[in-house]
Amino acid sequence: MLDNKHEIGIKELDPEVYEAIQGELARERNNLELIASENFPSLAVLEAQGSLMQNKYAEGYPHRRYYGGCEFMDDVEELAISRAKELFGAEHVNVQPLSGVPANMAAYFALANFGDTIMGLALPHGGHLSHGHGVSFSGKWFKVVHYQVDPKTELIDYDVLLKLAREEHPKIIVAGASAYPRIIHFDKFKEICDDVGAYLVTDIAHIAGLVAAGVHPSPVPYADIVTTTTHKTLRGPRSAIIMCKEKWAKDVNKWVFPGIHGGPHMHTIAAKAVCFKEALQPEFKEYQKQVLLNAKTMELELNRLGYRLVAGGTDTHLLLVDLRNKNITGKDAEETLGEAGITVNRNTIPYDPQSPFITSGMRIGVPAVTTRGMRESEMKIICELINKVLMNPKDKKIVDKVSKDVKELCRAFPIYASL
Ligand code: DSN
Repeated sequence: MLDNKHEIGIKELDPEVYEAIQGELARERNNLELIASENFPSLAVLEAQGSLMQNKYAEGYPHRRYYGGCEFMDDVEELAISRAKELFGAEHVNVQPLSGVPANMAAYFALANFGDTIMGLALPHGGHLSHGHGVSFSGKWFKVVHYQVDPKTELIDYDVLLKLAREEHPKIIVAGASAYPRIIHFDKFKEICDDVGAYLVTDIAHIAGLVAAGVHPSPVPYADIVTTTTHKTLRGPRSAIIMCKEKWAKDVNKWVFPGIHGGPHMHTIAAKAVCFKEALQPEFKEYQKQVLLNAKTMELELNRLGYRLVAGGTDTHLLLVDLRNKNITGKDAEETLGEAGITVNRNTIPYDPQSPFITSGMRIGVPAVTTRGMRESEMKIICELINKVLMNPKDKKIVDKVSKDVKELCRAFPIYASL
């Protein structure tokens, strides 16, 4: 018999977890979220993600499942696939990867074998752990050659990259980053791959929303395989997809399931379908244009306030600030700004003299505050608030005053008001 507690809400059933969720809701409402990889998806996305679509096992692919009762699973997965294809102009899309790292794992194994050489941007230069770092599967199972940014320009030097690729003969070159503020020229990566006979994998996790809106060049025409998470600039659920040329479709599908994953998370696939529908609307393009305007405004304002920006500024949703001339480490900046209700993350800068735990930099991203409706004038206010804290990190009065100003600004741009 059904336990009579089965159909009561979380507030009554589990007040401790309920409190934590309410705490996070209040944090998101009342703080300035400037973590470049975070965003606030719509209630429709959250609703799909929290739906009973999660109850169903649906191993396999639409109309070729290993379980009965999958008719509605087929519907949402087909919707997600066709919308993603339309959004990115991709030949084939697999919407089942659970997150970015397993998506990259499936992409590498579709194209290469254990021990083959892969080339990726080094983590301290803006790359990602799964682009060949030694602590990641990618560094343990492949021979890795990392490329770096130029010490002066802090940009990828495509001539140096070509030279390195000619020396190392990689099977795969990975183009993509977690903390690279400038445009990535996927066409140049493709030329280099063709020159040395390498496959091109692009990881557009950070910039997927910009790419979808056409405000950053797309890798889709050039890359053998494109991976992306869906929760950053794309503003969907916490998950990932893989796009590829038709010739890799079978290998990608086999590596996602049964190679790496078991049952797909169908609630998340439903939420991805909703996210892609939203991203196909004209408003989404306007949002991404505002993201770029907001980041550019921060670049100008932070420069005016005497901050040095890595690579001289930004063409994307994020900025990387070198804090060395402000005599504060990334760790201390993150902590003090946190006390004032401004959430950023410490980040290594290229050739950072500090350890990855301390760092000399902080990464700032504008996707979440832009979702709240903040525009150029609010970006200027935010830069002023950041500067007040960083110039007076030990002055509790100033930090408290900034904290009040942050709350006021957040109140003027409410988020999740109906929750
Ligand atoms: N951890 C993500 C970021 O913050 O960029 C990347 O996976």
